Amino acid sequence: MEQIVELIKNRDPEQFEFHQAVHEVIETVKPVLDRNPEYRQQAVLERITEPERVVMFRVPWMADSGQVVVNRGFRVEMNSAIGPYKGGLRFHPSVNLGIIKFLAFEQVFKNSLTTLAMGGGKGGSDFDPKGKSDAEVMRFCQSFMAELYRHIGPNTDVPAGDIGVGAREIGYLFGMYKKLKNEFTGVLTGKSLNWGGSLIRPEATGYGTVYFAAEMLSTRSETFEGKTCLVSGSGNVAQFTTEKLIELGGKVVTLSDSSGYIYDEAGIDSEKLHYVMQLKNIRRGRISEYADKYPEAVYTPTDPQLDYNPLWDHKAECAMPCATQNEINGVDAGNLLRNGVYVVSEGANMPATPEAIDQFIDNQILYGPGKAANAGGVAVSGLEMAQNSMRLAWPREEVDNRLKQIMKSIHATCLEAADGYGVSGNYMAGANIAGFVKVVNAMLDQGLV
Ligand code: NDP
Ligand code: 2IT
Repeated sequence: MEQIVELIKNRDPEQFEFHQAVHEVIETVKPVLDRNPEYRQQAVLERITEPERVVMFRVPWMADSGQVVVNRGFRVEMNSAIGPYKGGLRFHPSVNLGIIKFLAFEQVFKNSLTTLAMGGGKGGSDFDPKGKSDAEVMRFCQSFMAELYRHIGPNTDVPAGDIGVGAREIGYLFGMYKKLKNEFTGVLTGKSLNWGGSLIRPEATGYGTVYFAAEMLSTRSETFEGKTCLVSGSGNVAQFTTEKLIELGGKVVTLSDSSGYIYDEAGIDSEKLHYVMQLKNIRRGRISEYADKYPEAVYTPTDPQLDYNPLWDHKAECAMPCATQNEINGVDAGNLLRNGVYVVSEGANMPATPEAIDQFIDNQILYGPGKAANAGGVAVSGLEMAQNSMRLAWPREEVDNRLKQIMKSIHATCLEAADGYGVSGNYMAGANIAGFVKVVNAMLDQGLV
């Protein structure tokens, strides 16, 4: 097993995030391979860590100034054993092949856990939507889709949003796909409501992360009532995580963006959250403005010299990282535990480093890994695909109830798989094992392809 990780590192030495994601899964599925010798003979680890297809392409577009800019586009089609490739698109300057491969790899197991028929993929670009005009974002999306359209389709590969890709970008991308293919199909999810989107899709990742955490709490006969929660990020996932926590009686005291974070000891109530949604989704402003509007809150700018994030150094019971990968390191995990945090539910993908995860597991806190805890987003994307196929739209309660059921089922599946392999209560091992077994068995059923 170590050899496989070494092989992957030697083959693509610069793909650190991919190595990290693979290492975590391989470590936890070792007992599965020990019980199933045919998996080794069938080289399932080598097969599952190599994408079925990688597309990289030039994305040229024109800035408002008339300047031509060239970005790089990616789509990693990782695994289609249980359904069409499915996963988001990320537009962020940090995007590279290693990051998209780690996200696509995680997506395979996450989608497997949802109970829906979706394979795993991910894509994106190093394009930075921050500070760009709507017209520039539109031209970029059109150029991106002018290449991507030939690789995707409602039964082949169905992209959605992720960091930097929300309803506005999905609209521009869909418009270009429709024009090029002359087809109105459910080729993207996260669409607006009046042209094929699903109710609850915008809320789904954040709500799901809280539903998953509520399930974990219920194993100790507890609820969110009166609990203090640290939330990072202030985008789609952070906003709806906060909304659901408030509804369930929790008190959210932090939010952040890449420039800094706010600490509001009194708690972010519905009115303040409404302000954040306007600030972020309509004005596209910075979280620092929250402290101008609500002077009782303290704003702390990001200090790149620090080896920890002060957001994770406040008294609380729960932490929901909802910004980006590796945002909780070993020092942060130590701070969280010292401050009384015993529930961590990951809205973001791989937000905790291996050193942080080790501390969560060693201390036996309720740690919900991203591929289980944030699967609600892609699960409702799956429900959007189902509604598109039937050409009808379910009411809000129906989608929300299905989301709740799916999160409950993922929680139970993680616990069962962990129990079955002698690591009771370890949701990370349970998620990896359950996700892995289902995909691997489907691959073996379908022969060597
Ligand atoms: P958004 O673009 O809506 O929001 C991202 C937030 O995270 C922003 O506040 C952003 O700040 C912050 N952020 C991004 N990159 C960094 C960074 N390098 N350092 C510090 N802060 C950063 O994205 P989402 O809310 O959709 O995604 C958040 C996380 O959730 C990601 O990890 C994503 O992969 C994951 N996720 C998303 C799903 C979805 O359905 N959208 C589903 C499952 C997981 P700034 O504005 O300054 O960049
Ligand atoms: O990481 C994720 O699961 C997403 N960004 C959502 C993917 C999707 O297809 O809805």
